[in-house]
Amino acid sequence: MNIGITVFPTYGGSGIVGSELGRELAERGHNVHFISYALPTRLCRLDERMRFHQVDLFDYPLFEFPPYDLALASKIVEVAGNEKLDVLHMHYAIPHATAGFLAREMYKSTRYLPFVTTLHGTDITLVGSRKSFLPITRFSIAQSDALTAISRYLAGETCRTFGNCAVEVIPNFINAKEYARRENQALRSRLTPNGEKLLIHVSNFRPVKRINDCIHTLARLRERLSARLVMCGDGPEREGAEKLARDYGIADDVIFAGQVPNIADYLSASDLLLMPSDTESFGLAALEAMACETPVIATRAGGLPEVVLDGETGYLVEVGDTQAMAERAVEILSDENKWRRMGARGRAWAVERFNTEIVIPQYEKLYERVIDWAGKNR
Ligand code: GMT
Repeated sequence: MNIGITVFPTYGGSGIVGSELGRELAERGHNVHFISYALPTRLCRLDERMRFHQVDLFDYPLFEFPPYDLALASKIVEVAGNEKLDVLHMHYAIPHATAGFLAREMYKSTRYLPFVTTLHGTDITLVGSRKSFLPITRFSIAQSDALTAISRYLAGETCRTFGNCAVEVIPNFINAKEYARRENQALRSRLTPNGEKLLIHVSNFRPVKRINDCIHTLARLRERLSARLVMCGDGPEREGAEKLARDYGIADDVIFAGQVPNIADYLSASDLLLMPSDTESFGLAALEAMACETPVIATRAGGLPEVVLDGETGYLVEVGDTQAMAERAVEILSDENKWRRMGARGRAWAVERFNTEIVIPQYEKLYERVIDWAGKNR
């Protein structure tokens, strides 16, 4: 198939999922065309079957806000013609589903180009449900030839907020070969020079991630055992978390690593992942950690209970309960057998439920279905 994929290229998990999906599809012999304003960060190298088409943005003084969605729709139409696209896959409803709809309508006189929209989270729970975006989000997702959500929780929220219950759940996925525990003694020694236990957090440090809770948890945990914390990623909450660590007097034991390219190495070098989010429609970093045999302590929020099995692959606690987070961390980190058991169960669960071998064919089937339907009915 010739597949067009649009993602937000620089920020967030939806871009990662869309990019990794494209790579997996290309490996399975499809031609994948990424259409966006920048090359998605995870795609520093493009394979033979992957192409990138940059949306041209025209910065005209009249436009205080350049209309990206219109430029995107125009680019999609151009790529659809040149590359004979069979299907479009838009990640994140706003404004991508709208651009998919516009492109399909513009191109209709030539050919019907079906588009699939995958909902990722705040496109439904935060942005799309705001008064200013709700009508256009409701319209655009209803126009999609197929609609998927990455968790049952998000499908439920879509049904509740938009009255659109025709949402298929296709979960996020993991390439179990790339995400596997690989001992990297040099990295581990650098992060824990005195043999401490190591906690890890991975995110884009937005308020919803509650990264201060990682610092509170570490401070409480250190009353019981010697531990450090590595914070991977960057974002608006970083400064506040750095200050909090200084206030606790533990700044030397909190490492702000920034964006790291080899995240599987960091996860493998760590003993426990903390995900204290306010809400999370899936929690990709939790899945990546489990695939690397690293147990997870997360909040009982959004779709996280579908990813982290409470008491098996880690623990779930209430949002903001850093005391419980610290207690669970002590429980896991002071019992080597439990730590190993949870790590192994996490890996097995990640592979049996979320492996690319299981999830990617679900997208391939979906594309075939909408292409087939478009061929017969339009
Ligand atoms: O919805 C967002 O916050 C943005 C989105 C993104 O692009 O980072 O994150 C969501 O999509 C990820 C990939 O599918 C999920 O793993 C995240 O759980 C989800 N974030 C939230 O729901 C807060």
